[in-house]
Amino acid sequence: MGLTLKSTPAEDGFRMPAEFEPHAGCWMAWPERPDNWRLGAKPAQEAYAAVAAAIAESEPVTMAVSDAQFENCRALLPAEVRVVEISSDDAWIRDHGPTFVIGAGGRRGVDWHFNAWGGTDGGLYFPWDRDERVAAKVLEIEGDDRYRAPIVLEGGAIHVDGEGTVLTTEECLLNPNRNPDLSKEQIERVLLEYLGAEKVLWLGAGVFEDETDGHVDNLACFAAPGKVLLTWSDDEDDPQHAISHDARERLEAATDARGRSLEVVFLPSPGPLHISAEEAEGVDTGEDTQPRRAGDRLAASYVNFYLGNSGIVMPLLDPRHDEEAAAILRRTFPDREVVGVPAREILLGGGNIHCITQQVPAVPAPD
Ligand code: KQY
Repeated sequence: MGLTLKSTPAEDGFRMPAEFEPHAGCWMAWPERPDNWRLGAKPAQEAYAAVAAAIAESEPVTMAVSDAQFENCRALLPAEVRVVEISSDDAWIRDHGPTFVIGAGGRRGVDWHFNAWGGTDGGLYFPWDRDERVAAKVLEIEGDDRYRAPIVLEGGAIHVDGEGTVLTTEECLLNPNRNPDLSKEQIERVLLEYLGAEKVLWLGAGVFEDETDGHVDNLACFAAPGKVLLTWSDDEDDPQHAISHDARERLEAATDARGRSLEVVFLPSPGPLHISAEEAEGVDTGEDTQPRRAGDRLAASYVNFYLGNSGIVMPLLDPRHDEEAAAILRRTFPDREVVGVPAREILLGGGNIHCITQQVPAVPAPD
């Protein structure tokens, strides 16, 4: 049984490893919510199954699923994907799952508070109480001890380089709908304590129209210590242009926790992509969810990929840009195979492949 610890990861010598460090596996959660996923989530389930199959080529995958969907999920997934029953409200395990940390004593997990992406008076999507309990259940199954962190945070709001640097956005973490009573300095202190890190690099806004309030995992990520991939737009009429330029300026002016300057690699933005009338009509209407309207811009980005042990699983979003993005990822990660998965159905739900996955780092060998 996993224990709940009263100390912090930093106090115990634990740190969040970078996604490019070795994994023991990957967790996902199965989509079924018809007021977020069109057509009763059937197209999204196909996309999730394809993502799970692609990651399973790299490392073991576990899919969390409700009792109601267990048999359907099992039938759609390859046999090597482990399927376990865990209740949830939706299928974004990057955000409601644990953030794993490692240290000399093995592996543990951080269980952040979750308020459905900004619930000052009801969350962006209601309900979210089952999502709030997912991290503890995953840690129980993994047999990993748990730290209960004192702030609201989704895993998609942070990236780390594993060498002391945290990357995040002001738009999300300083948003009054997350931790209204905490200052920037107080939030930084909690991040450093619970991620075992030394320096926070703040970007400004996230991807244009991202309903998460600008999760960094849709905007930028570490490809290696000292190297950041950034979603990019050359089109000066596109609001993404100014957002990406601001992020570039901040990154190029920064040094990381080890004092290195950062190399910034640009990934073209797909689209702009918009929701069609047919897609909007396929989502159930609810009072407690975000409306889907024909013509609304989608927060599409190739940065939202999964970095597995031997493969990069990237979203295919726009035939005009998919190959260029894949080529950049191949050059950036020459030792990994780049696998593309059609991901528009995941994008329609509000995120992409990184948002629906959570890596479990390998337990370090004893000293
Ligand atoms: O982390 C994400 N991008 C998921 C946000 C989805 C909100 C629910 N539609």
